[in-house]
Amino acid sequence: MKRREFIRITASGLAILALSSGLGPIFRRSEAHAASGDAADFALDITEVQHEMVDGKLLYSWAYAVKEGEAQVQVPSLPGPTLFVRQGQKVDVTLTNTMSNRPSGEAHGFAIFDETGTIVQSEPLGEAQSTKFTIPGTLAPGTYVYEDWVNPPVGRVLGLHGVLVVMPAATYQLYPDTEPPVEGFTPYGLLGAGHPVQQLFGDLGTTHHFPGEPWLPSRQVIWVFNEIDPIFNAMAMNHLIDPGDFQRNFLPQYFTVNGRSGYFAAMDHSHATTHVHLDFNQPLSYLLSSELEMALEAKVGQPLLIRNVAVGLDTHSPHTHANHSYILAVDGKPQGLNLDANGFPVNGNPSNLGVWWVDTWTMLPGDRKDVLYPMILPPDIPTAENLPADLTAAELLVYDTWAKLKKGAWHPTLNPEGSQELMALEQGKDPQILNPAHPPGATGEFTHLGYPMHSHQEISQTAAGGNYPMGQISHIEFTGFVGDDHDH
Ligand SMILES: [Cu+2]
Repeated sequence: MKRREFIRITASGLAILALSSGLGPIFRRSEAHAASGDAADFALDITEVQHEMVDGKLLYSWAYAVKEGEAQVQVPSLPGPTLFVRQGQKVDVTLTNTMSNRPSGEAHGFAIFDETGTIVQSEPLGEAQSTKFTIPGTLAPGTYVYEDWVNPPVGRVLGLHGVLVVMPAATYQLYPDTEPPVEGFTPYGLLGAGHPVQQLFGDLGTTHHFPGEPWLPSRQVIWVFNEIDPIFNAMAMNHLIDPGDFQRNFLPQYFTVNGRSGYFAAMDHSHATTHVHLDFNQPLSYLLSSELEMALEAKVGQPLLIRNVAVGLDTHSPHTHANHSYILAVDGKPQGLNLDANGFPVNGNPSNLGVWWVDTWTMLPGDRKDVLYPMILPPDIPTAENLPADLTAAELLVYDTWAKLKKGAWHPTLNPEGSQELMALEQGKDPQILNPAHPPGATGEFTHLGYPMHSHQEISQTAAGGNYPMGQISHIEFTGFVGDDHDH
């Protein structure tokens, strides 16, 4: 059999050619793609790729690919390109199944579902077939999943999935935005006074417990949770997979966030700031998988939005260390506060319980949850004012929580002062180094505080002999305080 040439999606998400064929490379990590001109037209291909796992194995997978540039170069992305659409904007999509030599009866497509049913669904496409459809402009602001609806859930789990974000209609500043479009702006626009999500966003940067800045639309990440059973990937290369067999016998060995695991999911190329560098005034922009930042990196006082979706067959419990998070929206619906006369949520529905403050949140298959990571000073970090002024070296060990963290259990940070230093932090002041070699009161440099996000679903951390650095994990880093003049 002739060996087919597939574009490879590397462990870090970049698309490169698997076998050299003289074609131009793809592969960048730049950002800021808008659909051509002002039109919200989009051409999406269904392709075969080799998806590189964290251990270097290459797995046959499927991926949506966006067509870019004059030459309409096919750029696969796994997850598919994250589409940012302006509220009210319809999007015309041309979808083509570019696979060839597929088993008879195999077809693929594109659909967006929500809790009430089907928002859009393409025709099923056999190889080399093409179709057009329109994503309606009636979607409420929020987070949606698009997926292969034919022969579910096989196509979706094997790579044919992506996220559609509807951004509220507003006039946005360009990155780096310094102000929200309007005061109290939320990812859902302005909700009514008294709405719990509205109240939370109104409090950001204006209250004692949320010092710093309001939420800026560029400060958001997408976390797509998925699992991979390589046996089915191998099978999919030449066989039509029975969905019943798939669901009964699926035994995941890899667990991914945005198609990556471990180190590759943790690293962030932004070096200091989590953001999407897109112009939300455009009708449609998109990010490729290689451009999806996962790490939460910001200063204390720069709250971050996390859009979570689960496209696989497993349940996950992302746990953010350092801060708890606020559940903002479940399955696209902002959390309302609707209690009955007894103080219970109407219909027993947790979506009526207002904004929840949680340590971990559960992602069932198909779930969509938006959460806010407030980026407040982690409560286990001492501030200068609550440390005794006359600490001895021995007493200092009592306060060594931060020292332990900084020793590198998770992510060693480079510090010229060594690994055992303890710092006291106080809003508006330079951090102070407090350790035996540096008497309390000496002024130090703020070095980054590193924490993990990992899933509390244990096999996602330990499968295939892996451990945390191989599993479903990402990185959280506090790079300073709002108002310090460090450009970290
Ligand atoms: Cu944890």
